[in-house]
Order: sequence, then structure tokens, then C-alpha cells
Amino acid sequence: MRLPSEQDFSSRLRSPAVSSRVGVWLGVCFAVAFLTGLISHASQVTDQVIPFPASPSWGYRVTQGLHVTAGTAAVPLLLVKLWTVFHRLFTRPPRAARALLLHALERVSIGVLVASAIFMLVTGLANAAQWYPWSFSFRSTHYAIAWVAIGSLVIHVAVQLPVIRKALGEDVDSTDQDRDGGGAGGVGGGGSPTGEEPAEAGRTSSRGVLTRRGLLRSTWLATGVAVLATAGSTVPALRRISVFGVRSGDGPAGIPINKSAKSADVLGSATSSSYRLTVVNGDREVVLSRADLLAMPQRREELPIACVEGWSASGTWGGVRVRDLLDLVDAPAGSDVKVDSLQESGPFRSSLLQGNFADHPLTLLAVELEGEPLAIDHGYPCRIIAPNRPGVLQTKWVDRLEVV
Ligand SMILES: Nc1nc2c(c(=O)[nH]1)N[C@H]1C(S)=C(S)[C@@H](COP(=O)(O)O)O[C@H]1N2
Ligand SMILES: [Mo]
Repeated sequence: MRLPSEQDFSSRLRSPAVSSRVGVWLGVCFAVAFLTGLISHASQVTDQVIPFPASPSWGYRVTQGLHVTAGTAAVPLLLVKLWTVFHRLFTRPPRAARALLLHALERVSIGVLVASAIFMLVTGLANAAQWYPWSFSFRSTHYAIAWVAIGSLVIHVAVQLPVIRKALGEDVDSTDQDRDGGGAGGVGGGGSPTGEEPAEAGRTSSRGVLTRRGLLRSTWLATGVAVLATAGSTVPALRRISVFGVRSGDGPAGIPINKSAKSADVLGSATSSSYRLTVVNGDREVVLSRADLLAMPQRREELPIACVEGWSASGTWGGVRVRDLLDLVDAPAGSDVKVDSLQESGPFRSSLLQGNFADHPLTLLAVELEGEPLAIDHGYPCRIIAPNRPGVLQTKWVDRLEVV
């Protein structure tokens, strides 16, 4: 048995003419995912100097919807792209030491790019499906590898720029940049290139069934399907065709449930008549029942829940302004507030409301949704709902607010 050689992958579809066109869109998806990912990261780091802005209230909904959609769209693009360049795995390394070193460096950088790109898409999709077949922390690892992926992508584009520019400037069927000057053997021929084939044969884009244009069209179609199938979890009009956005629109009051009261193990404590909310500022402390909360001035605001997994849904929430509660314990303006819940374990059992969120007039401790008392799975007796905030920080089953 012998190792395959580059010439064994003789399809005319495996050309810079195709891979650079797919690459452009792949690059766009990675750029969008990277930038929106930085935003998502900033929204969850609560000790930054410049606080994450509380407006526009729908901001995170849009950026995180874009993030997950761009990542999903990248999957078919990456698969096609890898297929079009796969043969390069089998190029014979050069003999001369200097050329060999450069070759090796280029190979390592491609290896890093491919590995990190696959890692990003696989972990992102798995997270969106709430499937964690790993033991590392998703968020910090996904974030760290994002820098590796984007860094190696920038290097790759810089190195390949001459090839990319030339390929994009020419017709997609041009064989100018193909291996062996456009004369390599055809699909299924199995023979090695002789360089003596008629020019005609070299120019034909398809000796197989698929033309280059056909392949590109199928790729755009697959990408479009991936976009529609994901975007529906953010865009209500697309919900019904959104097969990946399974969690959109179900759940009480049309808002999906992320973690149920049962799985958070708060069914008993959340419905208990001894439930109390404690608001603390230093040695000032106020203890309120749910009835006390209902007796305070009630506000109604329309705000979205926007999960980091990409789904989002808007609702009309009713409840007490967090700032009104902080006034009960004379919390100074701009105070950061730690929010605790009845949930005893789990990564999202508590959150920090930075001062600009705690003081924001739209930030509520909600007791109702769509005019009904909050469903237990949405956080009964009360939950945080604040503008432009990732879902993970919209803490449910709140029992303590403490100025820190
Ligand atoms: N106490 C607590 N609050 C929580 C969570 C949690 O696991 N525990 N999950 C968060 C996440 S990840 C999201 S997306 C929102 C979802 O709110 P919903 O279930 O009311 O739609 O709740 C947030 N609040
Ligand atoms: Mo979430």
C-alpha cells in the first residue's frame, strides 16, 4: 500500500478558484462570530473598567443571534473549504533545508488554523445544544481558542493573499492557478498527469458530474439553510422553519425555559410560604415577602431574554424596579449588587448587577410575565430582568440582593 499523493485528488473542483470563493464567506462568518463573541465575553465579565452598556435593550439579542448564526453558517462552508484543499495534505515536502523549514512552518500554521476552527464550531454547536461532552469550562476555553483561530486565520489570509486576489479576479472556471498549470488528470482517470492532454480537457470544469458553479451554488444553498434553521431562534417570523432553534417559543408565556425549577431543585423553596427576599446594604437590611413586593410601585417593561446559546424571546415583564428596592436600604447611586437565588448549586445561581444596570430604570425584579404571575420555571417568586444582558445573568428565583 502506498500513501496517496497530491495527484490522486484530481477533481477540477479542488482549485483556488473554488476554495478562495468559499474562503471569503468563511472569513466573513469567522469575523462576525469573533467580533460578536468579544461582545458576549465583555457582557459576562463583570469587573471591567468600562461597564457593559445597558442600552440598547435588544443589543445582546442581536449580537448573540448573529454569533450563533455565523458559527452555524460556517459549518457547511468549512466542510467544503476543507474538501477543496484536502489534497494539499499529501504534497511532497521539498528537499532543500530552507524550503523544507518554510514548508513545515506553513503546515503547522494551517494545522493550528484547521484544528482551532473545528474546535470553535464543534464546541459552539454543542453548547447551543446544551450538550457538554467535555470537562473544561466552555466559556473560557471557547474564548481563548477564538484568539488562536482568528490569529491563524489572519496569518493564513496574509500568506495566501496573492493567490486569493488572483483567483477572485478570474473567472471561476479558470484553471490558471490549478495544480500543474491546469493540465492535471481528470476525475476518475486514476492516471498521473502527463501534461500532454489537450487544452480543452484542462479547461473543462467538470469531468465529474458537478461543475464549479454547481458546487458553489450548493454550498451557498447549504449555508442559507443553516442560517434559516438557526436564525429562527432569534427572529420570530422564522420560528416555524427553524429546526435547530428548538427552544424558541415554547415554555410558559412563549418564552423558552433554560433551566427548570425542578432541575435547579428549588420547587420547595420557591413555593414555600416562608419565602422572603432580603435586601442588604452593609448593616442596613430589609426583608420582604412576595406580598410586600406586590405592594410596592409596579412597572411594566418589554424586555428580551437572550440566551448565550443564541435563542431569544421578548416578553412584557411586571415587577419592582431594582433601584426602588436599593432605595429601601439607602444604597448609593452606582452601587454594584450581588444577586443570589434559592438555587443552591450550579454556575448561574447568582450574578452581579453592575451599577449602571442596577440603577437602570428598565431593570426589574419581575414578579409577572404577560400579566400573569411568573411561572415557577421562569423564576417565581421573582427574577431579575435587565436590558441588554445575556440570559445567564437574568437570575431566577432571587432571594437576596446585596450591595457589594
Ligand atoms: N437561578 C438561575 N437563574 C438562571 C439560570 C439558572 O440556571 N439558575 N439560567 C439562566 C439562563 S442561562 C437563561 S438563558 C435564563 C433563561 O430564562 P428563562 O428560563 O426564564 O427563559 O435564565 C437564567 N437564569
Ligand atoms: Mo442561557
